[in-house]
Amino acid sequence: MRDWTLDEIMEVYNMPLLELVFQAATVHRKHHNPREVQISTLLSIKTGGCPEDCSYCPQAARYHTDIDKNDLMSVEQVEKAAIDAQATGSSRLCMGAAWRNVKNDDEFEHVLKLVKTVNDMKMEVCCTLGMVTESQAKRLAEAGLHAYNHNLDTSEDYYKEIISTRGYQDRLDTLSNVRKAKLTVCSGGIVGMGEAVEDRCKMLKTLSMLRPQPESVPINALVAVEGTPLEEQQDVPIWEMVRMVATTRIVMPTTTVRLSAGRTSMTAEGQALCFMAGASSIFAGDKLLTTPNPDINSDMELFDTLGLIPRKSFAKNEQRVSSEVTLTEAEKAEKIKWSRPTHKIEKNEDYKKQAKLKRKEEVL
Ligand code: SAM
Ligand code: DTB
Ligand code: SF4
Repeated sequence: MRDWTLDEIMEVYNMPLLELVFQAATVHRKHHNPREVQISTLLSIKTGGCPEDCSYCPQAARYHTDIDKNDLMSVEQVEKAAIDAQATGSSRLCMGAAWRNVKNDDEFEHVLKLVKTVNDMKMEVCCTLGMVTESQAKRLAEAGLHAYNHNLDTSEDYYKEIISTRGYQDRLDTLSNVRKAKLTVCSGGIVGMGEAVEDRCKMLKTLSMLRPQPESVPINALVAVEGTPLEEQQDVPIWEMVRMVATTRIVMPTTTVRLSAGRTSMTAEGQALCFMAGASSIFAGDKLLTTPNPDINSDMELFDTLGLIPRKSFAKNEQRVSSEVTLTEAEKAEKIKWSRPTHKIEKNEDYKKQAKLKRKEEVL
């Protein structure tokens, strides 16, 4: 595992685009089955009312966004969501809570029950609950948690522009606690918050210097939500997403690079380039935590068109060994099992329009 300097990462990021995609695709093929894409489903188990001030986040209590706030979900609600997620080919359920940090209280005991329930269903369980201590991370691991998501979001310098209620070191400490509990680490960031290319590369340097490197790195395109301080941000150009995915792939060759939020604004061709450049995971299902995501039918069509197949749960603990790219009989069967629900959802633009309307109505 080599140590990348910032200059080297910037050089990679700024390479002529097609050369960059080619190099990233070459690294990808060396370490991963390029036809396999891991599918995760997000579930917001506690929505809204968060005390933090993350400028991008519709769940921060201080911003006026149109989200349906919810208390912690019941075991039954989570079980049903996990069954639905499994039926659409997801190998992982990622449960998110709008918390600053985990507290040693009844709600945490309940989350441990939720983790156990999903783990018993033979799905990989991921949680993103804010900051955790080492002992809390260990309890989550004992309950059957597989991965913990906690994003660095951006560079240490730019982080201060985006969040004031906690520091970059707090984020790194949580990642270290997650590691000590022997959980797999999922940590990435957001592109399109007004940061410079240098900030993106600095974040990748910090992530790539972690030992071991994170098992998964989500690359989110900002979903600019009405009512948040970043509501006016333009969608990030797809070429920048491709560059970010490719650079992540090159500096962290074995990690699962997740093409995360923002796919409703991306074309099929744009996403195809991201897969070519080394993206090996997506969030599927018509909702992320609070914002829309492409519906499963269009994702299935995209997978069919591109010849991609969903990865099974616990397949190689996020790391792959073989570079065989032809479909095995088991993979063919798996592909057929991936069902196609029929409902579709509105795109993010509609969501934003609805939010605006509702806010206007409230003012009147
Ligand atoms: N409260 C926990 C925390 O902050 O770690 C967990 C939930 S938080 C919503 C998880 C991550 O979602 C954030 O770190 C951020 O990277 C991503 N996220 C939140 N809002 C987003 C948005 N509008 N666009 C893109 N990514 C977003
Ligand atoms: C991550 O990096 N992206 C996901 C997951 N980890 C938790 C969350 C995206 C949230 C997008 C905004 C929303 O739906 O609220
Ligand atoms: Fe809270 Fe997490 Fe949203 Fe920040 S990103 S406001 S911590 S829910």
